[in-house]
Amino acid sequence: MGQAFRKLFDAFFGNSEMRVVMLGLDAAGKTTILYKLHIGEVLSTVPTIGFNVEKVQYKNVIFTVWDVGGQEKLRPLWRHYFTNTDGLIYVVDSLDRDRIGKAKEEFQSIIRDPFMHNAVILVFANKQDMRGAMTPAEVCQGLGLYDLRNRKWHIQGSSATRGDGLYEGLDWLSSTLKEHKAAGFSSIGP
Ligand SMILES: Nc1nc2c(ncn2[C@@H]2O[C@H](COP(=O)(O)OP(=O)(O)O)[C@@H](O)[C@H]2O)c(=O)[nH]1
Ligand SMILES: [Mg+2]
Repeated sequence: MGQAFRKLFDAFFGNSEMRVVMLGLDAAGKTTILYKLHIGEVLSTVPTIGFNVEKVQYKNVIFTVWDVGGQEKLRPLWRHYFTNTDGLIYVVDSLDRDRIGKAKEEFQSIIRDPFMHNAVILVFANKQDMRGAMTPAEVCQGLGLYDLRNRKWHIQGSSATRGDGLYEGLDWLSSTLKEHKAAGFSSIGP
């Protein structure tokens, strides 16, 4: 699978630098996805600012990952990581019906951040291998994705543990980012 991702990234992301941020509530499956990509060494740091940040770089594509939720006072510090974000990957635990409201709240506040205004949005409705999981359509509804205006977004059902859907989601992301960049969108914040 790593080979497939490397090919995909070579073909689409090309030589331009891309910054992709992957967020979601804890236990959504972000770390599992990051390792499943097998595109490079995952560097994990717990900076003094108090939240765990994972990072993997493949050529010019940098993925940065951390948990959102339950750390309101840290939110202003995220800006540092949001700057120049081209793509947002938001991962949802589709089994966690109790926290879909919380997932929505965090999602809506992230995408409204001025630094995120030009980011294209890929949502993984993860854990689709589990019985009782919300469908991608239900997750879409739950996050309020249908109401988004003037944003490029896509939802993809996935199973990070099996590796299902990850390639399809990233395929959409990379080709959309390519078009987006070609159309002259700048990822520089205000
Ligand atoms: N069944 C199932 N379990 C998953 C899936 N993705 C992640 N998990 C499990 O969910 C737990 C949390 O995953 P993790 O990647 O650590 O979540 P993170 O907090 O978002 O980084 C772990 O026990 C994973 O094995 C999935 O697609 N299906
Ligand atoms: Mg994690």
